[in-house]
Amino acid sequence: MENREIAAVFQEIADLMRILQDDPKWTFKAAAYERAHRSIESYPERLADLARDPNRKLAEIPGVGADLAAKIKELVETGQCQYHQDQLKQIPRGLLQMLQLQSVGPQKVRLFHNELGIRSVDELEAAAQAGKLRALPKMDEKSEQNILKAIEVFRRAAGRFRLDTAMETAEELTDYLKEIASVERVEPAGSLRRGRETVGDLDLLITGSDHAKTAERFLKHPSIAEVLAQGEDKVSVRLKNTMQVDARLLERDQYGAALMYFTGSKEHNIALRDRAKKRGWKLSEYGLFEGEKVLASKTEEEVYRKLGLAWIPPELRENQGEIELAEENKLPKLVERGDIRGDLQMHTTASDGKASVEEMAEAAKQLGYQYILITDHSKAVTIANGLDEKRAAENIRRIHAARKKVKGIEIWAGAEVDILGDGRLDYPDALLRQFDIVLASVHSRMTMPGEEMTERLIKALANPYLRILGHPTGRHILKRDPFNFDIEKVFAAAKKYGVVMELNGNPERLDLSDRLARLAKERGLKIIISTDAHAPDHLKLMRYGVLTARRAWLDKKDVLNTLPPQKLLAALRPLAK
Ligand code: DGT
Ligand code: CA
Ligand code: CA
Ligand code: ZN
Repeated sequence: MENREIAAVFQEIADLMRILQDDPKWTFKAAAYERAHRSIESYPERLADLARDPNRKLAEIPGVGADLAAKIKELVETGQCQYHQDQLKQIPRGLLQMLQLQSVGPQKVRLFHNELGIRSVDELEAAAQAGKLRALPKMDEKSEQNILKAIEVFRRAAGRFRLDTAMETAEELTDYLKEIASVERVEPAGSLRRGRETVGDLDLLITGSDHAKTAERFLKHPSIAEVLAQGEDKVSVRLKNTMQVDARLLERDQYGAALMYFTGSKEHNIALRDRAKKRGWKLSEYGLFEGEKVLASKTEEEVYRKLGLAWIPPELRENQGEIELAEENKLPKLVERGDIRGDLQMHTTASDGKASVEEMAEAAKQLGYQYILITDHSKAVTIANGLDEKRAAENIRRIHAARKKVKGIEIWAGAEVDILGDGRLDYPDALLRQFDIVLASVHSRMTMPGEEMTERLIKALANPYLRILGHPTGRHILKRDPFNFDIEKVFAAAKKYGVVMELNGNPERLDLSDRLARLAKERGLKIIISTDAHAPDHLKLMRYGVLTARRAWLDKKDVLNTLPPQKLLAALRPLAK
């Protein structure tokens, strides 16, 4: 069991406690489980290993006492926790599904269930459509409409997983498969290899000496819940986290053609197949053929070359113009993880982060970075413990002090200043001018009408202290749609004022999206990829930001945090006096 799986069980226990309310101390206990969830999620060591180490104690993890330590042990040893299982038996399954709706928490689920007998998302939808929810305490017509919107988002998300969930699952399975003696190569293909922000199912490609043996061992993996299909060259399973995995067992000399085919996208494949057809050839997952004769199949490069094309990076394979450019050998040289020299959005214990400035700086140094920008929240974001003016000034002093302790990296003092409802920034100019770089973003009144939101963002961009617009659309992948606003107008204003767009690399956001980051580039804007890290470990999420930037066709020049520190500062909007 991985940390995130253990953390997920604890979150579910907390949610179930709040729905059931059958423990006299449920508020207190649920908060404790939630605390443990957060601390386990970002814990640097694998709990399953720690639990087996006689010289270590699980209780050394912050927020984990004796009772939770025992539950972790039970989870690691048996794969489940009896207390959690007993909770689950007391409620219809659909109640947990309702929790996935934006703005529906355990209290609401309890209310809907107790007052109206609602047991599922479908029943909730019917009740909202019939106007039955608005009569309940703390509900009105607007919140009823919001629930219908949330159900729409939920239905679109059904069956898809966030990129990081898919990536972690794929890496776990790949590591396991590589240990099997009969396996030579394992590689994830499909939308995951293309770096899409969500993944439907995992497509794993496998070559080796004895497919029957490989399949037999693969099916013993502890995460598998159910076998969906099994043939000579394919095994499909459903994992306990409900993700489907299609494992394909391939012939070595067809590997390139299969990798191309199963990487997709379907649109890219169809365009390539037409291209082959025009030459009187046939392209399939087995190779490129002229009649019975194999023209190419062993490697992707070979197949592309034979089709008169340069090799196309998987992130570009969406039939969005990449084939035409590959023909002229004019594909962009996409930005790479190794090009990134610093991270410009991260939080510390001053607001809602888990580590100190020094700890974040040390972790960034480990990644080879030359600079970081500390961006704690401003006072309007009370749920994230945002800093008022006095605490912000103290934080600047704290950041300056850290520079003396951690050498070999620039530590810049910044803030993620809240953009207020009317477009003003949450700090006065006298404070704004004390930061090295000001990043600003929207965290409140996110459902205002499009025209008002457009004005609000443009007013913020006009503020001479603002240099980076953080997570510009505010979306949460599979959970919350982007704000409603006119992106062209906002991009035009950003261009006019010299404000850079953030590509927030947190896989929950990826904001700007691939499509919008590409549009930003076309409109002449520069991008900064950051992680919005709340713990040292989160700095590694940069990989997802870079994948998204690559899907947006960005090269090194488009991404300002590929520059060395002084050049980066010079490339940003000039500092206001
Ligand atoms: P997903 O799983 O929904 O996130 O998206 P993909 O792209 O991984 O799609 P999936 O798993 O259905 O299929 C994997 C790849 O197989 C896909 O990217 C391209 C190829 N493929 C699937 N169906 C077709 C098809 O009908 N025609 C062609 N040419 N290729 C296909
Ligand atoms: Ca797939
Ligand atoms: Ca598939
Ligand atoms: Zn933020």
